[in-house]
Amino acid sequence: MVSKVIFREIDKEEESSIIESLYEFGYAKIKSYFNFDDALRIGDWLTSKHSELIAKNKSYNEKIRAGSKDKIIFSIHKYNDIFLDFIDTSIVRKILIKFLNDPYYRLIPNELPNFTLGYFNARSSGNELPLHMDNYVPYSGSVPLACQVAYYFNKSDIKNGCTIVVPKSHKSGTYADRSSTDIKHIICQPGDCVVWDSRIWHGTTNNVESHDRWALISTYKQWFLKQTLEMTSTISSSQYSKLNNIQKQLLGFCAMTPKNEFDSVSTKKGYEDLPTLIN
Ligand SMILES: O=C(O)CCC(=O)C(=O)O
Repeated sequence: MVSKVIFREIDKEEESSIIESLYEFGYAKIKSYFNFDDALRIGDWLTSKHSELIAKNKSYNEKIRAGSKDKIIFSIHKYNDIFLDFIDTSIVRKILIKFLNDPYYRLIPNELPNFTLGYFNARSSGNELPLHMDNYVPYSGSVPLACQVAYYFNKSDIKNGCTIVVPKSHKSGTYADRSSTDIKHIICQPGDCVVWDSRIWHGTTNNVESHDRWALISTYKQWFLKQTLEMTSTISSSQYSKLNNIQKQLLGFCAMTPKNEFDSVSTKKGYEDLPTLIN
């Protein structure tokens, strides 16, 4: 298996074009963001890990409410540290920061992220995923509540459950219209990455092939929103000791709900309030 994922640099020109595409169309594709062969290796590992999980627990899909054809592994970093590398990438630092950072946060310098990772999961498409949005509230304007970053480990095309979007629908101010025909199929190669404003209507095609279409789907949210999974409790103490402050903050360690009023009355913290150790 891969020991470290190296992401390529994003220069100023590419950064501006990704940001422009996100504002204008609601999504952007970053080609060859990490190594093609490493991506395939991670995809193979996911296929065998998923089989192992299903073999150990026949009702695994039922428990996580996944369709029978879907393959999904939540909190994938619990099974392999390599996925921690995907938490704090240059897409997060250079792109998402423009959309999700609270400029009045103050306790963390504005040039560093103050939003959090709501959750991430590895998913291989099964049945078609109908058009939906993940922003909870539809509205137009330039500031989403959430953005998603997808890292592809296999080729992803119409036949094996590629991501689909309705370009510009993030500006519609409405929930997804599932009958929309203005669909763009985002064809990707292993190592590509796609980022989208969570207001965009998106989903996947049906996977009619026997090959998996693994991608890591990371959902980042503004810091004051409840994380979908309690990410802080998914981290082991040995993982915690290896994380940098930015990874810890993205995992929600600066936005934990205080136990009581004597502990604190604020969910907004800086790095100096990070726990030094966790159990
Ligand atoms: O797997 C994909 O390509 C899209 C996943 C998705 O739409 C979601 O997790 O909300």
